[in-house]
Amino acid sequence: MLCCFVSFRAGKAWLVLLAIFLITFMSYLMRCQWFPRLSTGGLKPRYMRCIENGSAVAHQDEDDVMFSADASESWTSKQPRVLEPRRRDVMTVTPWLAPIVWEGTFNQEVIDRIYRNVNLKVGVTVFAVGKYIRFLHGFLETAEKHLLQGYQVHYYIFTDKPSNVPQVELAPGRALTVVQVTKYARWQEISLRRMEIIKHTIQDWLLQEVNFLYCLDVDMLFHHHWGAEVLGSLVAAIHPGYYKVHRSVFPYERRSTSTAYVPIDQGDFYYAGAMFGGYVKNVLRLTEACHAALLTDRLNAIEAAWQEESHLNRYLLHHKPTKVLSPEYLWDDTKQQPPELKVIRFSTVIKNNAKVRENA
Ligand code: UD2
Repeated sequence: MLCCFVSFRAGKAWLVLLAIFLITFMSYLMRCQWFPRLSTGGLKPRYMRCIENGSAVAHQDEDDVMFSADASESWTSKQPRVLEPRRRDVMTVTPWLAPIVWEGTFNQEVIDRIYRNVNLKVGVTVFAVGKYIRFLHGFLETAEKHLLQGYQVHYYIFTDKPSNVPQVELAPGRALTVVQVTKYARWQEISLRRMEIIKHTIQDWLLQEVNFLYCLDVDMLFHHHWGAEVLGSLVAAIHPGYYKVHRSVFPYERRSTSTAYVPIDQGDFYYAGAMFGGYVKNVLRLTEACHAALLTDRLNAIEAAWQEESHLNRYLLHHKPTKVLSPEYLWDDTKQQPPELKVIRFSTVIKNNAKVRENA
């Protein structure tokens, strides 16, 4: 009888051990993303290829990412002098006290000592649909030289031509995933759909994969350091074409029938649609709101003046960015470099719209 009881107990113990092993193994597979990725919302972004260079990162809460400089180090930085502002020629803080990032306003070493202590993973979304695939090589090659050097960066490339994605050597800690998307007939539609696709991608994978997410245009090149000083809760860039003009001439959507409407006497800065980012949760909120607004406009048969850029601007009017990037971080190569721009970090490629746009 006792023998039977012991063997029953031993059998039960084995079952428990087996269950623990299976649960651990399954959760390991999930963390390594060995299961097929599923999408919601009927977009079906298809996982195509993932080049990993370095290990995955555990997801961190937003608060963990805050200023956690290592106090045990003997390193000291130059003392910031309260009565000696680093820049006097430009605005360096918004009326709601968010920093505006310019060369000379930050110490890169201090910033890296804060952020390198935390095991951060930054996602970067890039759309290269139709003829825009030609810009991807230059984008990636220059990003590998200047974009968040020394940090874990995961590029998410959305394209209709996965096999044309160029092979670019990635530094350790960097990864690239290609996602197949539909090509729409109008370039405006391709641009408009980005909010919806980014929203679904965040919901499906990115909340688990990255801490920060930056959404960038592809017809751009990096020329200079674009580093961890861009990291923030909700980040937008001032459009290079409108930082010297009165807000009444900002190209906001001015028809009150659109959800992107901004009255003539409102507005802070005109933000570029080519860059927005921040904590992945905040980018999700932004893309959810802009996607909902875009759907409402579609139902009312109205398309905002600058598509998703108009909706982004309307959103940021009511959800102020916590960090604003100066035009150094998003410049336009058709313009002369003005004296206040000490450096051009990321800039548009001069392109022939008639050649690259589907319906120009
Ligand atoms: C402005 C904005 C852009 C967007 C657009 C309005 C800046 C500097 N640029 O740029 O962000 O708001 O106005 O919709 O603020 N794309 C493709 N294939 C296409 C067309 C577009 O992949 O056929 C993607 C690609 O990533 C491109 C982006 O959409 O970089 C924006 O399109 P664009 O660069 O043609 O728009 P552009 O230059 O007028």
